[in-house]
Amino acid sequence: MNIEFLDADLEPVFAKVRQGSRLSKEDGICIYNTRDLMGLGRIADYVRKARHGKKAYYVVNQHLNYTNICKNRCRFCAYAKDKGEEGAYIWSIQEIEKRLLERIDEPMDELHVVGGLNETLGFDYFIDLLKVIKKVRPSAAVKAFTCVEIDYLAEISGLSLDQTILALKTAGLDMMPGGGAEVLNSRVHDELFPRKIGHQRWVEIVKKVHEAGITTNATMLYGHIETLEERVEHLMTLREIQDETRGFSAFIPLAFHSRNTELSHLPPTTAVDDLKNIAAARLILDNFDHIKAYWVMIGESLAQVALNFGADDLDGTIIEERITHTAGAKSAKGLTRGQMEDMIRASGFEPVRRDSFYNPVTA
Ligand code: V47
Ligand code: SF4
Repeated sequence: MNIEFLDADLEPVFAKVRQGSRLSKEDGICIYNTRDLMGLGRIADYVRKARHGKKAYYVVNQHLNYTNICKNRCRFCAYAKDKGEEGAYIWSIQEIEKRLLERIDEPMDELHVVGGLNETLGFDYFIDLLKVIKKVRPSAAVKAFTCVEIDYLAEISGLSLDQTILALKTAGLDMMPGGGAEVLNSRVHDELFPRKIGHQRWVEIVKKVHEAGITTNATMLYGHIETLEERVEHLMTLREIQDETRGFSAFIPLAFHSRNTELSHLPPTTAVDDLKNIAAARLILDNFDHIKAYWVMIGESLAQVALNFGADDLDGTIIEERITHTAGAKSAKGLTRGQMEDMIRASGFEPVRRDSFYNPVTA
């Protein structure tokens, strides 16, 4: 296959991709700097088609954000509140059961569960949370807790990291979402989320989780103070971990939304940058099977375009998204299965309803 590039710097990148050679840090910077968005998209699409053909995945899922009270108060987060602050909430186990039962007549393949670090909740709450989901939805996968929450749960349980992960797994934890890494870089950490676990600890925890046989996703929060070099380094760190553990399932670039945050002066990410992040992930993360265009963050229309720029997954139906909408997201709070399938078909792809482990679901 030949591509006519407007930016000659993309030619050696495409040559490497065609040979199956790994991209370097310089290649990554070149991808982010290119003016030839369409040329970049065609390289990413070449890799995407080779792996997934015309398939585009989605999952029937529901988000459950059990509390927004969080002691970390990251500067980019509009969702977190202090205890007693207006709008602060904690869902009891009964409340969670009620929310699950409200949808019981609908199919459900995955429950996506994350929340803040709330000092009033004990370790038993988290065990009961997993158990109640398994009780109400025994056939759905529970995708719960980021490495940040796992670190905190190990602290409050008084157990070792290994024991904590095992206790959660025994109670029903099937897989973990990718949040919490943000940008694996000390400068960005110290400036934007100093109370959250740092780079080394995140890597230590994710490796332990993979070792315990639990797969996770990975993310990168982009569009704030990070440099292009820091983005590429983040992706290369994830690639190294994946070489070692093979425990990552999908990568999801997360576009920063600044409304109601301490960084509200920052403009929204551009469509060009959103698509470059999808393509960069597809090309640099050569050992990741799945790249998600998370429609909640970049909007339904751009997510459709992203399927032509390396993405093979649109995430899910979600039902009620809170984290990004508190920070000003304009997308819907949830989509129906029909809407997801129509979006995929309208982009020229074949929808595949999948479970959390990318097995097709035919119910
Ligand atoms: O870790 C917080 C991010 C993440 C903002 O694994 C923000 O399948 C944008 O990780 N603007 C949570 N982003 C969401 C997440 C996720 C979402 C969908 C699927 C999966 C998956 C994972 O949201 C946080 C943080 O990086 N976030 N505040 C904000 N203002
Ligand atoms: Fe807490 Fe997560 Fe928000 Fe940081 S991003 S303040 S850890 S809820």
